[in-house]
Amino acid sequence: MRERALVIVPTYNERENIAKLIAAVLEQDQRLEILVVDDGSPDGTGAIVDELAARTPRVHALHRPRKMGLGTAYLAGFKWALAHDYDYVFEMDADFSHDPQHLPQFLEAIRDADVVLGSRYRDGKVTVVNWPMTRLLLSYFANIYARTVTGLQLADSTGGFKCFRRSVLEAIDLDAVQSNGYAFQIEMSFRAWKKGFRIVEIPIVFVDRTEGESKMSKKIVREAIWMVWRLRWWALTGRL
Ligand SMILES: Nc1nc2c(ncn2[C@@H]2O[C@H](COP(=O)(O)OP(=O)(O)OP(=O)(O)O)[C@@H](O)[C@H]2O)c(=O)[nH]1
Ligand SMILES: [Mg+2]
Repeated sequence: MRERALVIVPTYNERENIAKLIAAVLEQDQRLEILVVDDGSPDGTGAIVDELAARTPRVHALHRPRKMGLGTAYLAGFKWALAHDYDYVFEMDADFSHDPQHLPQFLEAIRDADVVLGSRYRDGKVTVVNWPMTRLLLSYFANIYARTVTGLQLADSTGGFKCFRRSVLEAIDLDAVQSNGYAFQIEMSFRAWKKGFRIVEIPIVFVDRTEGESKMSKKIVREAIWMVWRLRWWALTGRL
């Protein structure tokens, strides 16, 4: 049977981006389908997706009543993907920070890996375009911090452009995943690593959003600071 891959895109107020993004994703590879998980965006993003989904079999929509965070949006998407028999499952932002043109490189890399991560900080290079220096430093040092505390040797553990083999999502206890912001990315990779899966990082160019508004918050950063210690503790006490 032909392989199928699902690109999960969580959205909250991405009206300016979503239609363009869906088109750009679908044209990358015939195996790709897309699932938008919209949290009742007040700007009508959900309605735009519904209209496209009605016309295009490769477009799917999942609606949640209100803004509930990125992590739980992905978990809902993962469960949907497992129920619908996809071989590969992607995480991707709606705001074009993650260039759809990288998708074929992920599909190539996943042939020899269980998890493929798009990395902004590989081989000593920083491939981030248009971030203020403060944000870049926060992200860069967050990665060093996460590496030190968890032992997970990734150049970019907080990035959100990723591809999982179906077996990884089946092996992880999705109901036990607790983080919701940037820590969610670390937690998923950490759990995959602890289960012995092969994680590969491929270089990506990350471009700051030009349309729509940022949902980044101090709360998301605080969660990540504590979460890495909890992950380490859970691993030590055999809870992963
Ligand atoms: N469903 C859902 N999607 C969300 C939520 N928060 C953020 N998103 C989406 O998740 C993706 C990443 O969020 P962003 O706001 O781009 O976060 P970021 O990339 O850290 O910050 P900026 O690019 O500066 O905005 C985007 O597609 C958002 O629309 C949420 O609570 N629920
Ligand atoms: Mg973004």
